[in-house]
Amino acid sequence: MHPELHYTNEVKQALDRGKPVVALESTVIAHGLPYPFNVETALAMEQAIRDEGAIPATIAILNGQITIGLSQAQIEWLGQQPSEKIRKCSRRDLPIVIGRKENGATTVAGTMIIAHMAGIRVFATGGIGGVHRGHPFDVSADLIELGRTPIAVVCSGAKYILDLPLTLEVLETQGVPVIGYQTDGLPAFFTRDSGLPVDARVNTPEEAAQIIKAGEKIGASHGILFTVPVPEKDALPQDIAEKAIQQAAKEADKQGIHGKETTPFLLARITELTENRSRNANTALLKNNARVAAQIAISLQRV
Ligand code: PSU
Ligand code: MN
Repeated sequence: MHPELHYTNEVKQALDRGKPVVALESTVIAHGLPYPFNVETALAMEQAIRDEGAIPATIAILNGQITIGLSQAQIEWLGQQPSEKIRKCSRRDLPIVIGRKENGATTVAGTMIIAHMAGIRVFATGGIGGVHRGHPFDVSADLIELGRTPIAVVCSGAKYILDLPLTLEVLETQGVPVIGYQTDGLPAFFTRDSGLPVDARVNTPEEAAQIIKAGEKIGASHGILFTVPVPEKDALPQDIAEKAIQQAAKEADKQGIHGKETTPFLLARITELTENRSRNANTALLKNNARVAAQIAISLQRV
């Protein structure tokens, strides 16, 4: 039986009427970006989805309640909390925060689980977790979740802080198609192309929707990953991105940062090292992915 899900009226109505809904994660708000950029970006992503004609549903756990669709005040509140007060919720964390009636921000994995429970088919985010460089056993639960929860995830690939070839290997093992949206190469988050190939390319939301629909028709139990390059004007030059990433990863190792702390640490440090250029790329790609996800969700109602 499904646990109790709490919706805003807007999201509930949209789902009941079969309107296109796009799920959004909340770890990027609580742990991924600093205040006020986190709140600004979260609201801009919601706006981008509305502008296309779809309904955004930002997902979090509030006082132990699974909450699908946050109010502006709730997004503002989440964005202002010290990140250590909000549990970063991947699959393993959900029973803990729900059982203890705590507050949690959902990762890609956590958001996929809840979005799927709610019947949402498309989810937009920035980057997925992956296999960490030099730590081949630190495999993000995002990859495993993609292998077992059927939802379309629109992202800009995974960061260069990760081992991208190994990340693709795990996705293959998990049975997850990696689709390039208007690209033949896997995007690497801050930069447009990692040099690694995707499994297939689509050029339009309709083509993306056809693949999602086909997955649903054959009863696929796994997710589909759509990767959208960061907009050209906001992309970070490859050499600058690579240098900052190497440096940040070295510092993380030196300081013994590991587990769920790794991604937030690296993100913050890379922002410092690139004098905020990485943050600009990050917020630009998040908004763009929200827009593309909305277009795909709308096409999905028509195929
Ligand atoms: N990538 C980003 N920003 C983020 C994350 C990833 O650019 O905030 C978050 C996502 O919520 C993702 C999570 O699901 O980090 C992955 O963390 P881990 O490596 O601990 O699984
Ligand atoms: Mn990890």
